[in-house]
Amino acid sequence: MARKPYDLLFKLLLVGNSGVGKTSLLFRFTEDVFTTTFISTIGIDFKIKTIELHGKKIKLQIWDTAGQERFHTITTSYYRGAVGILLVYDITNGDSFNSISMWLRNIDQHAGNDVEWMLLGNKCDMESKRIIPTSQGKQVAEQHGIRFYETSARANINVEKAFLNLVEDILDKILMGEINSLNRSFVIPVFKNKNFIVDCYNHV
Ligand SMILES: Nc1nc2c(ncn2[C@@H]2O[C@H](COP(=O)(O)OP(=O)(O)O)[C@@H](O)[C@H]2O)c(=O)[nH]1
Ligand SMILES: [Mg+2]
Repeated sequence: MARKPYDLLFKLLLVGNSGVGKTSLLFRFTEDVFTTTFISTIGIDFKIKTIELHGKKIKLQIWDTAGQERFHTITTSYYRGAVGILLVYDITNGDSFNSISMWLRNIDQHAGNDVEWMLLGNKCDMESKRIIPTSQGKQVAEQHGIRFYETSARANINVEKAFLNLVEDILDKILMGEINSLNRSFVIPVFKNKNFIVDCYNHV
């Protein structure tokens, strides 16, 4: 049988208020570009990037909202099968920070229990327009025991680091599952939650 060009497939999601820079972060990470023109109207579903980590080829399918966040109509189908979530606010926009709790309720309601998530305070290149101090982002992250980065899609700060650390945390969980599972089939039984990973092959 032909070898798949990857060992694992992870579905990741970007969530957060409209305008915080989700699409920009996605383009920065997957294509290393930043463009200010009408990026939010593109309306893509997801982008793919394959990375290599600890000797495993990991295909990332990263989903971006196509404006549904404006109407709070992000539902279970968007979250289905997701293993990682990047919850984004904009450090220059207080509303986007105040919406974190709303997004958390949304994640709680729709995502799997074991989903790995992190908090990103984007647009950290705009220090002069900052409204949310770093300490506030840190506090939320500490409350939930998750990672936190301030990022800039524009200046390319912490974008790759954030994505890669999220992937690394997910991979750590999976490798623990692998050790526990005496895995004979080529599917890694991740977290015993059948909705959790939809396509997770181990070709090692
Ligand atoms: N200064 C700055 N502007 C950004 C950054 N990321 C996104 N933007 C701008 O913020 C606006 C909204 O970005 P977009 O990616 O469409 O946000 P989305 O609605 O969350 O997908 C656009 O004008 C972007 O150019 C950033 O890191 N720094
Ligand atoms: Mg967008």
